[in-house]
Amino acid sequence: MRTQVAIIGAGPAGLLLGQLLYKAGIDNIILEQRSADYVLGRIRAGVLEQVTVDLLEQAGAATRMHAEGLPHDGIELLFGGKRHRIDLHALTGGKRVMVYGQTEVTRDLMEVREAEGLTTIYEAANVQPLDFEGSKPRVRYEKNGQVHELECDFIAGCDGFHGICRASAPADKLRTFEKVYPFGWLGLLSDTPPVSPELIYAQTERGFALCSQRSATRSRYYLQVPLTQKVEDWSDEAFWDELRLRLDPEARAQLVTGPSLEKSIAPLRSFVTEPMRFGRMFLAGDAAHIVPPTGAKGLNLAASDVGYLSRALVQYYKERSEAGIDGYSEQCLRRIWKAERFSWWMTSLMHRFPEAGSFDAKVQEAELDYIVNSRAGSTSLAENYVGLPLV
Ligand code: FAS
Ligand code: PHB
Repeated sequence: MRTQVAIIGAGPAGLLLGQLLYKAGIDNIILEQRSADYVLGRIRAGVLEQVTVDLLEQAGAATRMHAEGLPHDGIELLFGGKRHRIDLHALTGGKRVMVYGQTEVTRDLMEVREAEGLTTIYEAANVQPLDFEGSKPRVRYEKNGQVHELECDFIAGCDGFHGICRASAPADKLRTFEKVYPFGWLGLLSDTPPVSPELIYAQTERGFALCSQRSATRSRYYLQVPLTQKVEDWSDEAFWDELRLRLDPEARAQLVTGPSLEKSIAPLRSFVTEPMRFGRMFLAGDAAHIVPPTGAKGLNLAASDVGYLSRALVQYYKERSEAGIDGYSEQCLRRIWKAERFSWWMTSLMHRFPEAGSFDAKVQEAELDYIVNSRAGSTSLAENYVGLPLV
């Protein structure tokens, strides 16, 4: 079997890349280790930058997002028992974010791919990228007990943090940078109306909390929890009780609780791989980098990587130019490191660190006070939150 681009991983990065390449007339096949239902069962991100919205439009997968997504012009920071609105729209010359769950983005991309009759091989086992440092890369995999080989011109490693592609890169040609945070996020999804029209990021003495949403009837909440805790330690009632303790009186009064549809604990880490290209294999999305979700950047970075990669591959096939693929890694990393900084900064600002003392708490308080009372401070947060322009 042969294709021009073999994509490993059918998460948002792989599916979006597949669509962008297809729209440009570039043949591609996706190999995914799990089933489509399993991929759709993952509950993750919820906030899309304009860059991501634009790429989904380019991919022909934006109709339902525009019909059901929620454009948001602001967020609120809650600290000292009071909420302060950050007017994203006014501070960034009219930009906003789209609240629309990653699950729905993935579903939309799966549906358009299927409608176009494109090939996604689910439940592909033992996927292995091979000979990518030469001119004839290939991908070996097993399906229904048969070993197959997919010949290709390029391999796109869109297989996430635990994938095979980064692990297959030559160890002497790869550098990683990592920071692990001493807490996790306990997330809960419920069919209850959002506590407030916009997202609330809460910095409290009991720890961080985030009130997000998926629609007018579905909410997503997060609590900072110690890494020692397990999701089994948290009944729905315990979750709601703790969330109430981290909200202001108005939000507490507005909170509508209900049974959890999903509940899980995600560890927080910052991670970057350099470079993101190894011969004819390119890494994109979580395969190359991870951010703590505080800045709502993970899914959006995956999208911008794929935007750069699809442009580079189009340049190769249509203009026979290698400039794009040669510049891919450096172009991505410039954007990635700015998002890593912002995500680290938001996490450092909004969470209670176990080892922090009273001085650290006062500095956090002063920085929050500065941000909400300084146009420069609020603008810096706003322009990073809505997403820096693609360069
Ligand atoms: P993904 O991990 O989504 O997809 C990779 C795909 O590759 C998976 O389907 C996997 O099954 C497949 N794969 C792996 N190994 C393979 C192999 N060897 N062969 C074939 N296929 C293989 N981001 C936010 O912006 N906000 C959030 O709130 C947020 N919450 C998160 C919570 C959790 C628990 C996690 C893990 C991540 C969260 N993220 C969040 C980040 C997340 O949204 C990612 O940025 C996003 O899924 C990245 O998409 P992909 O790069 O496609 O990677
Ligand atoms: C979410 O809705 O899942 C979400 C929103 C904003 C974040 C993180 C997660 O910063």
